[in-house]
Amino acid sequence: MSRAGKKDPTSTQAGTVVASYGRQFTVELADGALTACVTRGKRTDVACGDRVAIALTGPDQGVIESIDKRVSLFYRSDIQRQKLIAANVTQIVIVAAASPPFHPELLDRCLAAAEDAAIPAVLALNKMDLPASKQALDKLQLYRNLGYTLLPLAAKIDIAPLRERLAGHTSVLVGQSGMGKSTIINRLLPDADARVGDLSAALGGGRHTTTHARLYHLDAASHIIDSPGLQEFGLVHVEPAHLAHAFVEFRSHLGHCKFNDCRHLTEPGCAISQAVERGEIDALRVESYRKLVVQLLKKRQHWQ
Ligand SMILES: Nc1nc2c(ncn2[C@@H]2O[C@H](COP(=O)(O)OP(=O)(O)OP(=O)(O)O)[C@@H](O)[C@H]2O)c(=O)[nH]1
Ligand SMILES: [Mg+2]
Ligand SMILES: [Zn+2]
Repeated sequence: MSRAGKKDPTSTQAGTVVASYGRQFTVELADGALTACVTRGKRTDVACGDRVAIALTGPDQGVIESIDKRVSLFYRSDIQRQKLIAANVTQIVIVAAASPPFHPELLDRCLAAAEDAAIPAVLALNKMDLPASKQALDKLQLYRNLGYTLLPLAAKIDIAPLRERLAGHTSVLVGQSGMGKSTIINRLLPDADARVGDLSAALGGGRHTTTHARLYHLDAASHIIDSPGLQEFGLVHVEPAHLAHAFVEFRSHLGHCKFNDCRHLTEPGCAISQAVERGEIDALRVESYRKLVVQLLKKRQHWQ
């Protein structure tokens, strides 16, 4: 091991992970210098937004020695592995659009993950300049009724409605591919063209898809992370008993089912099913929840 690679707290520097490429990371040091970093061994539990201590191994190269305690961690998980999305965020902005069509189930999963991680979430319906957006806005009214902020937006035309929501926060933009997350970044940052260009890869058909998470500074107190488009969002890390709490409108009904260990699937005397019948809970939300529970239970069987 080289001298520079030795673990010596006096030789480490504090920084923030501003880009995550899976096994490689860009860490920004206090003076703004960007350092290309790797982790020790096979460690991959570093996320964009993490505050870390690095040991320099060259002028602009380093090794991540430790991760500071996180304020929050937003991640998803499937049967095989977990995927960290962003660390230390204080707000999640879920970006949807009428075209390409968004999937309400994915939206429910993002919201449930946000609730489970105790991070406030805001919904932005982008591309309001498209005629199809009116119908999409009606569809999303449900979430307003649940208490979430729903922000109609046309990032291409006016970013101001979103900008004011970001002040003082570290936010992460999440959502399906093509919803306009990187466009939002471009509009928020005067010199973003170059910076967004470098994190987008032109694919066949000229589509630009973000391939890794990247943190940008809006001002000294406000930061925003762009993330790659989501195709799926597993929540197998959530305890089955906690999952129902992540659906906010279920909460007041929990504890009233006939069986204490009710999973709210097809059990008799289920307070959630009864609330759906009375029209107090939207059937689509329960469907999203049930699909997640079934996946969770499968995962648990897989473990045993
Ligand atoms: N009409 C309209 N199109 C928009 C708006 N915002 C973004 N778009 C378009 O939507 C397409 C996708 O935008 P991106 O910003 O690349 O989407 P993304 O969410 O970052 O996609 P991924 O990186 O794949 O996750 C681009 O062609 C944008 O020009 C908007 O407000 N109105
Ligand atoms: Mg993008
Ligand atoms: Zn029940």
